[in-house]
Amino acid sequence: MVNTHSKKAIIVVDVQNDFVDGSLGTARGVDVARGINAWLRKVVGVDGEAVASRPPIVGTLDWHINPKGHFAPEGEEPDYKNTWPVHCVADTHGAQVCAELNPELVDVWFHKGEYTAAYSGFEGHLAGEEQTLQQWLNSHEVENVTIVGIATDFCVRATALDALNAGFHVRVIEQLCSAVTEQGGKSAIQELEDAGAEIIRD
Ligand code: VGL
Repeated sequence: MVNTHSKKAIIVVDVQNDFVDGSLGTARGVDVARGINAWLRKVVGVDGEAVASRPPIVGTLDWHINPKGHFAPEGEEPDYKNTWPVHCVADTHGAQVCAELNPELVDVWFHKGEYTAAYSGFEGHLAGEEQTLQQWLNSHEVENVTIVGIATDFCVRATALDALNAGFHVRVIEQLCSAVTEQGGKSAIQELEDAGAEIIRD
């Protein structure tokens, strides 16, 4: 049984311009970014009203400097499974949090993928530091994570599977996730449910 007093955190995965309407834009990206923004505003208390107790909100950012074969070679078509168009290059517009999500709603950011493909937020570390997402969650005694973001079939999936493997209770809010392909998103949600994640479907 889930201990309702165990500590929660929210993980917001890769709500960045390139995944919303940039080089790797996803169909529901804008809606999902707006939906996450509205939900987080409620979690933190609208218009700065203090909320007595609320989960920490962590965000991950794909942050590529030279991720080698993760980007399709120039002149070649990406396969959209292992190779991708250039996206989320560190310190560019494409890597920034999209305008629909107020970045101040997020308490702490983790970067991933500087020199390699990194789908899972658990490959991330605090911007400019070595502390990993897992270390941060452990040091805040987090046991339950609720995961939302982009893309359902890649980074959300990988983050949720790593969270399950690390022993967290995992919830995924399907409507607040946007997929690269509709079918890929559906399969990922089913796979996560089969692996033990709780899927919030409405
Ligand atoms: C992602 C494809 C390539 C993601 C990252 O954030 O889901 N997808 N790199």
